[in-house]
Amino acid sequence: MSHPFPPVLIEKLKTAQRVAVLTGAGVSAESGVPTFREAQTGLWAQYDPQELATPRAFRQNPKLVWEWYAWRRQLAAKAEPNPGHLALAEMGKRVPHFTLITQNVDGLHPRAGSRHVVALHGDITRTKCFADGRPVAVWPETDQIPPRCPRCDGLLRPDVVWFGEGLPPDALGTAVSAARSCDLFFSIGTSALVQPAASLPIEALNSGAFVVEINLNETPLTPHIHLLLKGASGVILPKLIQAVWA
Ligand code: BV8
Repeated sequence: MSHPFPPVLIEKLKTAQRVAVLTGAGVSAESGVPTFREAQTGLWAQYDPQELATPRAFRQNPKLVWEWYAWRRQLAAKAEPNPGHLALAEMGKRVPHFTLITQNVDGLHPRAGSRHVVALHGDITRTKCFADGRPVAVWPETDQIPPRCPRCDGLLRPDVVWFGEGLPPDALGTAVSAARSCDLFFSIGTSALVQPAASLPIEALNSGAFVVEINLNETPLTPHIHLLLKGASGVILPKLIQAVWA
C-alpha cells in the first residue's frame, strides 16, 4: 500500500526507543464523540463547553452541569474505539517505551486496548464527591439531580478536571517526564489550546524530540514542530502503522 509519509518519519518511528503521544478530542471524533470546541449539538447548542466545565458553573447550576455530563457519558458509552484508537494501541505494543497521554475523558483508549493510559483530565465514567473530592462508585437510587454523596450528603460530580482545577499530580508528572525523555512525540487531534497539556509537545521539542502533529487543520503548535500530517487520525494512524510495521 502506498503511503504519504516522509521517509524521516518512517525511520524515526522504526528506530525510536521512547515515543510519547498526546491525544485530544479529535481522536474520538470518528467515534461520534463531539469534539470540545465544535458546536454543541441540539439540547446543548446554547452552551459553551468551556463555561460548563467549571466549578463555578456547577455551583451555580449543579443540575445543568450534571445533566450535560450524563448526556456526554451516554454518548461515550455508545461510542466504539475507531481505527485511530486501535492504531495507537498497536503502536504501544511495537515501541519499546511508549506513553499515551490523553486529554479525553471518554475512556476510548483503554477500550481500544491501550494500557497505562495517562488521563490528564480525568474520566467521565467516574464520579466523586464535590465536597471532599473522594471517589463515589455507588449511591442510593434517587430522583435528586445531582445525586448526593452517601458519606456526607454533598453533591456528586463527574471525576473530570474542570477549568481552574489542578490536574492529577501523578498523571501530569508522568506526562512531563515522558515528553522530556522521548525521541518522538505525536500531538494528535488536539487544538493545542488547553494548558498545561498544550505545553507537552513544546517540552518534547525543547528536549530534542522529533515532534509530529496529526490534525485536520493547523493549530498554534504547527509552526513550532517538525511535521504536520494533515488529515483524520482514524485514517492516517492505521496507514502509518502499516507503513512502518507491515
Ligand atoms: C489549570 C475535562 C491551574 C472536562 C478539560 C486564562 C483564563 C482562564 C484559565 C486559563 C487561562 N490561561 C490558561 C488557563 C488555564 C486553563 C486553560 O488552559 N484555558 C485555556 C482554554 C486558555 N487550564 C486550566 O484551567 C487547567 N487547570 O491550569 O489549573 C491550577 C493549578 C493548580 C491548582 C489549581 C489550579 C485545567 C484544564 C483542563 C480542563 N478540562 N476537560 C471535560 O471534558 O468536560 S479540557 C477540554 O479541552 C477537554 O479535555 C479537551 O480534551 C481539551 C482540549 O481540547 P481538545 O482535546 O484539543 O479538543 P478541541 O475540540 O479543542 O480540538 C479538537 C481538535 O481535533 C481540533 O484541532 C480539530 O481540528 C481536531 N480534529 C477534529 N477531528 C479530527 C481532528 N484531528 C484529527 N482527526 C480528526 N478526525
